[in-house]
Amino acid sequence: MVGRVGRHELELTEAHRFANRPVRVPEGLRWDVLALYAGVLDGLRAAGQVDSVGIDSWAVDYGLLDADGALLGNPVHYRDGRTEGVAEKVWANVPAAELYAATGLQYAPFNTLYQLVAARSSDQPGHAERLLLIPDLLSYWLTGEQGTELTNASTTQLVDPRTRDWSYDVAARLGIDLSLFAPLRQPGDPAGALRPEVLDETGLTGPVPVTAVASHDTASAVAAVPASGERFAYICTGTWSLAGLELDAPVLTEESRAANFTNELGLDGTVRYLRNIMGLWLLQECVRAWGEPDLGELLQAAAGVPALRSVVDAGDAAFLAPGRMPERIAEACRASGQPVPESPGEVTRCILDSLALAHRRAVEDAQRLAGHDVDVVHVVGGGVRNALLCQLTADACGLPVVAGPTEAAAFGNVLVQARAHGLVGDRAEMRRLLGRTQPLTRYEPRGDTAPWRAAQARLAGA
Ligand code: LFR
Repeated sequence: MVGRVGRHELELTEAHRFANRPVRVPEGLRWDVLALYAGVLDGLRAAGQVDSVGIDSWAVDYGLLDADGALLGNPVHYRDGRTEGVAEKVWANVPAAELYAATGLQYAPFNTLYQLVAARSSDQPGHAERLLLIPDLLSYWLTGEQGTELTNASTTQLVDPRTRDWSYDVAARLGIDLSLFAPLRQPGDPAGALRPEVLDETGLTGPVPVTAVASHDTASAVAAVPASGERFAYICTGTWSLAGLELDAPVLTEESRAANFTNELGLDGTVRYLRNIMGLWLLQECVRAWGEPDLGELLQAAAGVPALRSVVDAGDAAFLAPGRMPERIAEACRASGQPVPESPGEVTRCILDSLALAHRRAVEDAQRLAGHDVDVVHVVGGGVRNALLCQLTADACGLPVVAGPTEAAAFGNVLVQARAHGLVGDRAEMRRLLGRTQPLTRYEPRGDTAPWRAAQARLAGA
């Protein structure tokens, strides 16, 4: 994505798009990270001359390097099954409650911490000297310089959200060597410049600086929520729905842990207090199983299905792994004594109702647990294009939804670079610029929330 930023101007153009296709090999599910890097180089070539480059990606995953800086093996996909049963081993050393108090991270089997413990007894090479999170790895290949960007580091479960530094105690107790990680850097810090070989390959003229952005895609997306004031919740929708609040300080209470809220770090020392919800992954996997039917037709069919006939718990980690998604959803409905959705339209409606319900729960729980009330819910990311999901989310939350921009992560990425180069002011100004320049759609809640409360009670009782 190429961004153009001025005092009254903010524009993104897509230069190049490439698929990110995980590969299942006998050892498990892996990322094809060389193909991703090749895609980045193609993107730079297509972009033409730029003043700055920044990288963000999904969180928690990493590549390992040997003493010469060479990549050891293919990065393991966070949906790989290797972390099954690992959490219990970790909690035997550091009880779950202590781990939460120290790191503020919700339990997710794929947090880097569990992956590192799982890796000890797997095929991952033992002679690694360095660990780089995915955006830091791509940045290293572009520049030759290594660092660990903080917002993404906060998803490893090895960072203390109060000190915004490593959690030395947790690492020591679990035998994790923190010297594997390159030094921390903040969004906005310089991260080197494109290597001469990269300039050659892409046809760009140097120097082209690389800037550390909020390299966790969700942190970049939250930075680009076009909110005014502080009384807002956000839902970053895409493969995941990340729903929550922007706070000044973490919430580390036992209730917060029980509700599985995470305290990831955001731009400018903020805390992203949110819950991971399975998101449009549920639909993407069904669409794949159905042989890629037309999405517009599917959503139209779903709009015609009666509301809230059956719902599943869209926060359930049982939906994490790929495969057989329509069947797994049907099984969950059957097991909870609800009508089993059959046609693709019915399954799609069940997914969208379930997502809207999970959005409602997250927005409601976050407000209560953080003592921070909101008047509006901002939806950003891929789900912005899904008008039915936005409307259902407004209905379920009983709050207006403001939807847009779709490419929030790319906007957040570009704006942090622009700010590092002196083109925009603080976070509030970044958000004002987005609000003034980007098309946003407002959805008012329809009816009252009683049916949603009833559906929630049904799920809780199941
Ligand atoms: C979204 C995201 C989520 C993270 C998940 C796994 O793309 O980054 O925030 O929990 O992917 O990394």
